[in-house]
Amino acid sequence: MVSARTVDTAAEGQRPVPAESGDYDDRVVRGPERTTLRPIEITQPEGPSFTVEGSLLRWQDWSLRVGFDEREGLTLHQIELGGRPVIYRASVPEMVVPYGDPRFRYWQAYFTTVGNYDYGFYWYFYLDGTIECEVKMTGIVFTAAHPGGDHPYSTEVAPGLGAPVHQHLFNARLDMSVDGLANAVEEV
Ligand SMILES: [Cu+2]
Repeated sequence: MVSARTVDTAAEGQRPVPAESGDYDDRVVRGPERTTLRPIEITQPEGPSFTVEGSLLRWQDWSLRVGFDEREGLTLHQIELGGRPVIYRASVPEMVVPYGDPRFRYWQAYFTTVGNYDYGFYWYFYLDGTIECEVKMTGIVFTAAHPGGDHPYSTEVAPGLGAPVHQHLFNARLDMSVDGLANAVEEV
């Protein structure tokens, strides 16, 4: 459904500066550190199940080459399952973070530590041939003054302090080579 009209604009006027910093890293805010967790140790007494020769990684029926691009970050090449080609090259080269609050505009096409976040890109290769990519992130939200009460663009995280509604969208670039080069892309 396309309506092609502007629904809202950003003019909201001034908001008061929050009275508190809202710094949850502050010991006073955070409270004492937990002391009840015990160490965990994971061992592989017979060694790992994978092998690495140069950039060539092998695990069970999978083989792939691991690369790195200064703009895209981790790149995976010549991914094969049981000797059959699956993907010639795979990466997650772009990310966009649209903020619901019209006062925020933030766009990035980088990798790893971007702005106020650390991103972890996890590629999973399953025994049944499934490939999965998961992105994990940790970081600190951008904040701005919050008018109090319900607000369409942000959530109040401390008195007068709001974290804007936003998304992290990632774009994966997959050069497929399933059983050869006769592959086509269809948008469904
Ligand atoms: Cu975020």
